[in-house]
Amino acid sequence: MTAKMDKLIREGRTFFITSHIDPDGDAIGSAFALAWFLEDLDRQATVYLKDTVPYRYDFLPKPRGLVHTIPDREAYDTVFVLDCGSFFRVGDGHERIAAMGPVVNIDHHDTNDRFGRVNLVDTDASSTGEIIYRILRSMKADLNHNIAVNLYTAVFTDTGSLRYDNASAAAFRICEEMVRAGVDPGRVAAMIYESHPKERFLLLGEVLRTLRTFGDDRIAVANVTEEMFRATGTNREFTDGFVEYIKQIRGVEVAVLLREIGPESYKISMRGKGTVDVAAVCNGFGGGGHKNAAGCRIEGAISEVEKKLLDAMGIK
Ligand SMILES: [Mn+2]
Repeated sequence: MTAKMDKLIREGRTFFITSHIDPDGDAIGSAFALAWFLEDLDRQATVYLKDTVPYRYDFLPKPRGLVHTIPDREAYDTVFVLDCGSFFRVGDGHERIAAMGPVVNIDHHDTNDRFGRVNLVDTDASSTGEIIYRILRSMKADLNHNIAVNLYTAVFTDTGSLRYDNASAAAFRICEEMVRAGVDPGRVAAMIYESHPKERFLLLGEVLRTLRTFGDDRIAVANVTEEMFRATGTNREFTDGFVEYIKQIRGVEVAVLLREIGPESYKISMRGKGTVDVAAVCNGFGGGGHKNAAGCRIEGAISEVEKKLLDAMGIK
């Protein structure tokens, strides 16, 4: 499979790289690392992310071609879509992007629907960053600092700082290699986990006040509303990591964060500890993800949304 990538990259000149809305460390690190590699090869690489880079990832070296609006240019030799289980995860305008060139789908989500002309999907990979690493390695890329720090961040964040089930030996090896290449793990961790504006904690306080549990305390649910964002001067970017806090409660098997995204409309983030396949639950609502980390959207009043989720997990 990497031989096919090799050919696409060597023969192409113009590349479009994109990833999902609400980009996380894997989406950003993978896209930036691939773009830096292409730029190093004197290829033209445009990176389109619908949303801006969250503050915690602002320290990552940004490739020259980063944009947040879909460019007017209509054709590229290859369109890379990274870390997306389905094409619509790219956000509004994904149909236009699909028409810009042959789509290469590079991903590791269990629920990936193979939307690409070429599908480089490995559900055993810790992260999309790991797959990008393999491509770059097979092409004998110079893993310079710009590439290394982006790849490190992709793998490190998607494995929950090398703590989750997907923190494989391969993930550790890649992180080790990036540290050898000059990445400072203390600095990266400080930037990602210890550089929050205090408003994030005001918001966290509000969210934790909504905490409730179901099914003999095995399911923990909290919600975040537009009103909380207004009151604390924050936005959805600040909720990153909240659902993981709730997961830390002893005995909790599934943690759920319900984020209001409109009138009677919620974005659901679910995290599991191995006993419930949360990707399967989210898939039932048109979403997807991994066995222990998944998301979806559900319409309805908050109590209805909560009931639908509990029903889907067989909780009374
Ligand atoms: Mn990922």
